[in-house]
Amino acid sequence: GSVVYGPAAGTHSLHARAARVLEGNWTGTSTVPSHGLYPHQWSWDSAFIAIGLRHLSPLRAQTELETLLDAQWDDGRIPHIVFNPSVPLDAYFPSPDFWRSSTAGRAAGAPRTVQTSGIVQPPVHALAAWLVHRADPGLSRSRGFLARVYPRLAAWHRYLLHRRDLGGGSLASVVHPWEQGMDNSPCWDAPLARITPTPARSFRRADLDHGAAEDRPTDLDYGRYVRLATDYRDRGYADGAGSFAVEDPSFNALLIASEHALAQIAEELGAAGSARHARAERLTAALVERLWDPAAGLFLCRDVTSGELIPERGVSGLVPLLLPDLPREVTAGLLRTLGGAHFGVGDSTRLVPSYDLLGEAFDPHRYWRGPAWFNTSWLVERGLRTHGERDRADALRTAALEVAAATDFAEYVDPYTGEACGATGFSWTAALTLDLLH
Ligand code: 9YW
Repeated sequence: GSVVYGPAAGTHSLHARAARVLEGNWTGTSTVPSHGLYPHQWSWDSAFIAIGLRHLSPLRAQTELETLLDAQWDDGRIPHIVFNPSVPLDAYFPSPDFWRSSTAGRAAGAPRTVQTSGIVQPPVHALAAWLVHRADPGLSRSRGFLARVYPRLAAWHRYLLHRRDLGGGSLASVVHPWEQGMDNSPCWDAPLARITPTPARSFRRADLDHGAAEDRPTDLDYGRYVRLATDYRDRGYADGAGSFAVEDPSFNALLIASEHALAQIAEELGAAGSARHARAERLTAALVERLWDPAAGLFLCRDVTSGELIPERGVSGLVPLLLPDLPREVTAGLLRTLGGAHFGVGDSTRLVPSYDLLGEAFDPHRYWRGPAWFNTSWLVERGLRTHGERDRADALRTAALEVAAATDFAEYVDPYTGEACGATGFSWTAALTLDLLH
């Protein structure tokens, strides 16, 4: 095909195309992940989107994060969806009348004016806020951006580190697969198997109006997602008593990276950051202690209910490569695993697959059971750079730009061929393309 990236004129056109996607998905105060499939604001999407938007408009990038933080609950949680009231209820399931945040979430301090979900998503926000600030420190200071977001981000981390330490080992647990962001990853199969599904006929899956059924989670998966979310809602979104709790390596690695970013934000605001850096280092040690599997050469999920590690290799187990202060043997193990037969990066695959190529559940097209996603590939690219693996990072970057260009910014792709799956014109794909171009 034609050259669509690199130093020549092609760079300009890919940049312009990515900017156009983000322009089209902008609502005036935030960005939808994709108009048809996901017509509201999603939490970790907005963090990745802000990281890209900062290259187009630092003001819009700040606004993206501020809009999300305006929907924060009093207990500190940042909801995974902030609903747009002008979108019809049946455009996305589960809708506001399912979550009932302003009534069921009252005890946890859900906002009264805006409707949200009651679960969370990975804490990429402090990292995003810091990167957005650095794109235009003058504008950020004149708007008091960091001073306004810092206490909210601190409350968010407090919520995760205190209310969500369900395993008692200092790490945060997720209480629903949607919280970790990789909905139907095979890592969830064992803990989900204990959940009695809600009958599929009792809800209507709006996602199937937009995505091919064979690329999406199954009805049985959805039945279990709905049961878990219903039970959590009916407990008033109180943490601690649920039947699903998992310590996930990617969720916790992003929390640690964000804690380092929060330390830098504190320092920029004239406060001390050392206690936060020290906490991030303690959390890194806890992550290694509780989730590193030396034989597998990557991090695994821990099922807090059974106390066991889950023997499935997901991309989530590679994301901690992002962290600067890992033990040397852990970094070396991750680098080997990334290029080895289970993930094939730099060898058989174009981008980082979401799941083990050799795993029994591997499916190159079904959502988080094999396809490659741009946010996780971006995180791994950053990890490679952090550890001085410049050539491997450059190769992954080039592949990501080529695949984004060839698929019109697909939501996810076949990891071998780069063929598009899911939606196109997907916001975080466009945003992270912009970031990789800079
Ligand atoms: C869904 C919006 C979200 C992402 C998640 C992804 C998907 C929602 O879309 O979940 O309906 O399946 O799994 O990570 O934030 O892009």
